[in-house]
Amino acid sequence: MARALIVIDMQVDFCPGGALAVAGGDEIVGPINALMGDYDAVVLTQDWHPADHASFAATHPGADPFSLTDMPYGPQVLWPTHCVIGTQGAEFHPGLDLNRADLVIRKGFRAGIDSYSAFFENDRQTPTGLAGYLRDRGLSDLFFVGLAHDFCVAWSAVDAARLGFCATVIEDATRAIDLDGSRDRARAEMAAAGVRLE
Ligand code: VGL
Ligand code: ZN
Repeated sequence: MARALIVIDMQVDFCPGGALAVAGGDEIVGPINALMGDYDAVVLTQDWHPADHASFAATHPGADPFSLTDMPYGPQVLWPTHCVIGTQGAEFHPGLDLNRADLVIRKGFRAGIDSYSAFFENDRQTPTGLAGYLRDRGLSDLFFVGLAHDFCVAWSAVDAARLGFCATVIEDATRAIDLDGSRDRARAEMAAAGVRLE
């Protein structure tokens, strides 16, 4: 089985000093670079939002960052403005080895819908195209690293397992936002979906 390393959202805004910083996010850049050579393919995802994105608290007058709202597709956390298209915060961490990436897949670029998963937008139906790419290349054994463990990494790994890929999360090469216990919930949901945690 050909193996792919899927590096989720290793971007400036998710690292310390960024708009939606994940504690210790920068600590995993070196370990991720070191893993890249061990795989048949490397895919990077890039959170990539228009400035008026519906997932931003600032788009909803009076709403606080990290509060919940109801979207047509279900509940949605309202985030600080982050990873706006074309801004410095949306760039990859400067230490990440971009040269080894076969594919960069951007997500969250439609103003009305968020996209945590690398495979589907948050309606869980609109595909990003990644599954087709991986299947066409015969990459069936997927290893997930990056940010954030409890949102984009977890949703991606769960979707991968549901799509019939073999999915593993290398937890040492992730860091979590951990909003109201979201890290433990994400671990339970991944285990229930058949994702291996290693
Ligand atoms: C992410 C919240 C909002 C992530 C992206 O990469 O986990 N989290 N956008
Ligand atoms: Zn986002």
